[in-house]
Amino acid sequence: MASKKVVEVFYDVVSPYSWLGFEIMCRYRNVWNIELKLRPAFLGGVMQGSGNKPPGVIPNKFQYMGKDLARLSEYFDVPLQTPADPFEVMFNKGSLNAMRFVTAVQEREKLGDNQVERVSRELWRRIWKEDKDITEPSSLSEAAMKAGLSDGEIKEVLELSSSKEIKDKLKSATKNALDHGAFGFPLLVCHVNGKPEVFFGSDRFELMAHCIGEKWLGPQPDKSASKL
Ligand code: GSH
Repeated sequence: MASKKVVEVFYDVVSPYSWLGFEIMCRYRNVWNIELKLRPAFLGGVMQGSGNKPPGVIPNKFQYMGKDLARLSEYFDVPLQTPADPFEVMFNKGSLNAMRFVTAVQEREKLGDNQVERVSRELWRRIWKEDKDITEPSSLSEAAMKAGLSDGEIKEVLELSSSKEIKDKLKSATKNALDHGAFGFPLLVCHVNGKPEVFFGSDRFELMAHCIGEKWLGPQPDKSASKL
């Protein structure tokens, strides 16, 4: 069998399109011959570093996004629900603490990306399904508890997440995304024959599959594979 291609997914839990991209890649991790690398990063830093503006600040795009996300939620089978005040959630409260927390989980975790995956999902579920806070330590703890971390682990991760080491690690992941040309998330970087092929968004999977020599089987590959 050919060696696995590495696919990195840069994401931030403030970004609903990142949730879709993240879930699809988690579903395809064992369908395609790939090694998936989860790359938690900070979308605010990508916006600032690239000089871009979030699509939500343009009124017509904001309106469109609401409809688009409702349709995508059904199509991808990801339980996305726009919070009552998306502006407050995305732009005032933001995700810096949450992404530092996820980065600390990744730093602490020794065996694979399992905890990072579960903690990230729980944070998305809070903000993009339950309309709950993700900025307070108690909110982060609750998400981590649901993801299966012990009280001791949560305490350790909370402490670690305010350290310089973790702040720098998140900055460096964000810079890494910017170095790949990021202007938004999700950003998927496929390493093909030693060369990075970069895709923006959760709507480029067909093209990405073509590029890495795999087949796109729709948003639920297990279901469609069982129908073959
Ligand atoms: N068409 C993309 C998709 O379907 O995934 C849109 C993704 C998207 O809008 N991502 C937001 C972003 O960073 C964050 S949730 N946008 C930057 C831009 O559109 O320039």
